[in-house]
Amino acid sequence: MSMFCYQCQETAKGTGCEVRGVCGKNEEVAKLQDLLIYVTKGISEVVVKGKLDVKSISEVNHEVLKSLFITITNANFDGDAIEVQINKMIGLRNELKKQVHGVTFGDAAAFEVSDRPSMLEKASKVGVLSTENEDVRSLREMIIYGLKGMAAYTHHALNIGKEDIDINAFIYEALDATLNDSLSADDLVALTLKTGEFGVKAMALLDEANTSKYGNPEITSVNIGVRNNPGILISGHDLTDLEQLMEQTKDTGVDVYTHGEMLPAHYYPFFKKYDNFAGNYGGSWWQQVTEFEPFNGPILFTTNCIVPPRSEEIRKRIFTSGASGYPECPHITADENGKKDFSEIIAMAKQCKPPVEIESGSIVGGFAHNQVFALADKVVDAVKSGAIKKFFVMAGCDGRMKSREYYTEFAKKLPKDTVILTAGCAKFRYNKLELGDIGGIPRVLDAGQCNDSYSLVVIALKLKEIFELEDVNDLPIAYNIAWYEQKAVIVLLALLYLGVKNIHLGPSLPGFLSPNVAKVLVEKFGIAGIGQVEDDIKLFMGE
Ligand code: SF4
Ligand code: SF3
Repeated sequence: MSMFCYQCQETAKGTGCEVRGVCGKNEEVAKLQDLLIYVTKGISEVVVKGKLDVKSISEVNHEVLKSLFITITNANFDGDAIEVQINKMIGLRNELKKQVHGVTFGDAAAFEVSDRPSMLEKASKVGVLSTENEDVRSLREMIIYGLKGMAAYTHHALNIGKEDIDINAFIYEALDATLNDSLSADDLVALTLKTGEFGVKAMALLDEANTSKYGNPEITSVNIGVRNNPGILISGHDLTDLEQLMEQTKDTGVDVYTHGEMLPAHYYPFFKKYDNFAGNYGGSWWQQVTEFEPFNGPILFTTNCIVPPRSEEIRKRIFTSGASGYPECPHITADENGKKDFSEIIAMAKQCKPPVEIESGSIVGGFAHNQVFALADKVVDAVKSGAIKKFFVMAGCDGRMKSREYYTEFAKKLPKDTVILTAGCAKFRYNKLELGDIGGIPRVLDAGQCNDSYSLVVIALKLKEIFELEDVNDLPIAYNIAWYEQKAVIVLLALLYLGVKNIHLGPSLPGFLSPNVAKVLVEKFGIAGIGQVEDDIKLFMGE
């Protein structure tokens, strides 16, 4: 075995990628990511054992977020960039240690490496499998994957200038705990739920950051056709990158289109003022393998999810920013004021042909909490009259596996008196279907990006209050969540922390759940996988 990674839904055989990632991550990059996580744990140990004041180490706080984010599935395939980050983290760790006296640290806080070969050698001893007990390993990794998702959301909020130091402090606490061999499985289960608690805080922070800067999402019809100008395609979750790109492209004759998780940017009032914000091009992240070619113009990845480009022609049109990276693709970094210069991308776009139309029409979204509250009377009346029988939360991720056709079929076959609440790229499995509406309420309500699952939680809690229920599980809401990468892990942990029971998770249960840990999730929280569409619908509808 040359590498081991089982953090995403596509992991080889459902158990672990051991030679090369199904995602395209090679052995070297996988190992460098393992080492980056290890040094981040070491920093956490220094902060926790050294009782350092988290408020006073903001550079370290920010680099820890970035390091975790870099290791999310499909975010960064650039070994050189990860090596640079490892060295930076070792440097920060050693500086921090100078502030601490009389404390003995373990290996993660002490190891040194001098070059790539020594990094790879060290990495092979500190990866996932270095925890021998499979239940402890499972719980540790579930916590770490939740932290990766949390770090991504916290990093986006930070880019908008919003921080919650308690989240950073928790990340240190939890990472340090993953090094602690004296913690029992019960301790780690408790820490898993606490991770969910901080996941809620991180999503709330990002919601506050996004809405205070860009306004509250509102019902919006988004064009999915094309115009005649050259275009730039922007993908990922970072709205500050989009803002800067819009500022720099306005009046240049270059249009900007969203791809994948950037679609919900159209729902924010702020971005509507840009005439060249043309629409959304294509479907979810994995469809880039066929959609980037006809797009013709440059593509900017602001976060995950990158699929290694199949042709040199496409690779030459790819740019990355933030935590994302791909070998030989230009990476646009921010200056000390957070400003990014996208002129190279704009210049390239001007030389490119306009995008080829691959579909036409529009899709409707923008049903985040504020917009849904504005419709609350209508929604409540529809529930009371029986016009809406049940809501289905179908948030989460999409992916390329054939088994995900389940979600399209599920949406199609749901009874007509049900409404789908969605967020994240999972929506691309059914957001272009003609599912109609119930008394003017569309049957698919898209709140936004995966982090906007927070909105769905806020909506659920509001309904609980309106219907004067004791328990959120007494609402007519079922949860059929699709997962792929680690942001979905933090969304799941957040739901568990909030007491949501009987969540169905698919298209397959995580490979990182050991049989015993899976058993706990089933017994304590009623977590289940998915089955056949018709059977599942009957089950959910209580028939
Ligand atoms: Fe495999 Fe997923 Fe890890 Fe990639 S991220 S190596 S596909 S488990
Ligand atoms: Fe999608 Fe990658 Fe998870 Fe943000 S963009 S939800 S998979």
